Amino acid sequence: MLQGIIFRAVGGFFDVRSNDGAVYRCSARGRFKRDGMTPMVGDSVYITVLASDKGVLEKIEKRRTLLKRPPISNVDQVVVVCAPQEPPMSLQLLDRLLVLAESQFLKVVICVNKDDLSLGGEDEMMAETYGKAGYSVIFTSALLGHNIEQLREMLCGHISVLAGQSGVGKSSLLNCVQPGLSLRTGEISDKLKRGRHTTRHVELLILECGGYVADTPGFSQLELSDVAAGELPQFFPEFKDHALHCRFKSCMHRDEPDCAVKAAVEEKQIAVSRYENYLTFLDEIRSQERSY
Ligand SMILES: Nc1nc2c(ncn2[C@@H]2O[C@H](COP(=O)(O)OP(=O)(O)OP(=O)(O)O)[C@@H](O)[C@H]2O)c(=O)[nH]1
Ligand SMILES: [Mg+2]
Ligand SMILES: [Zn+2]
Repeated sequence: MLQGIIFRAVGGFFDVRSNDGAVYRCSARGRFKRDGMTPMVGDSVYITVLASDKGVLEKIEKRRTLLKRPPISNVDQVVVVCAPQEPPMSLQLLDRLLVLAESQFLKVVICVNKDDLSLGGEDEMMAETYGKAGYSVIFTSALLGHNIEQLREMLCGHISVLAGQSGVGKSSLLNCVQPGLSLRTGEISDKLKRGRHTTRHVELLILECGGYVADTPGFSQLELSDVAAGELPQFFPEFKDHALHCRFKSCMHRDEPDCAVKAAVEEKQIAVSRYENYLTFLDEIRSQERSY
């Protein structure tokens, strides 16, 4: 049997890339269905080869991680893409994405694209706010080709997902990282997205430098529906050390007295925008929890 990764699902078949780079279109055995296990993109699998480009899935290895949107297993890194302009920067949307990534225990890299549109000052603000939170922040321009090598290095050897608001340049960045990908960008993809029959194609793109990456369609809204209020503080990594000094162990850093997180916000050790977004998310999750 040959080992490989499912990088694409097409009409009931699974395209598997073996460790030596060959690609096999595979069918799944009925027993997967019986066992309630549906093969998915990202799965590490064993196949029996039937022909030079055909095979049968025999076994799925235990999944290390499992994303719901997009439905991909074994992702280990999320590159959260944003831009200073076009669309206007939304730190709240960015923080939502970071919470979702943290809740899946994924490594996170923040990529601020469209650096060419920066009016000055945003770079420092982003580097400071998110550097304090412990994230790596890179600044790129797909238009000018800035820092593409840095992004490529971060993608090599990982299974990554690019996530971020529509129009920030996710597909453009991947086209720069690997020109042969020819992903749709700009107006065309916008039009497709607004159409009623948009196909939600899930695929891991194969990187020549080793590794896989998924380009996801952008969004303009995002719900934190799977995050419990009690868990929220731990998804803000910069709260952790301070939280040890709160009076109450179960402090939610909102109305409690002697809260070291609130003190750290006042002393500017934690960015105000991060704390405010935390409070917004907390209220939102609590009101959702109440409505059940
Ligand atoms: N000025 C500037 N424009 C860029 C840059 N990167 C991408 N764009 C433009 O921004 C628009 C959107 O780029 P896409 O790559 O389609 O954005 P996306 O994030 O993939 O968008 P969705 O697929 O809708 O989620 C296109 O018109 C790009 O040409 C950049 O670095 N600078
Ligand atoms: Mg795109
Ligand atoms: Zn506290």
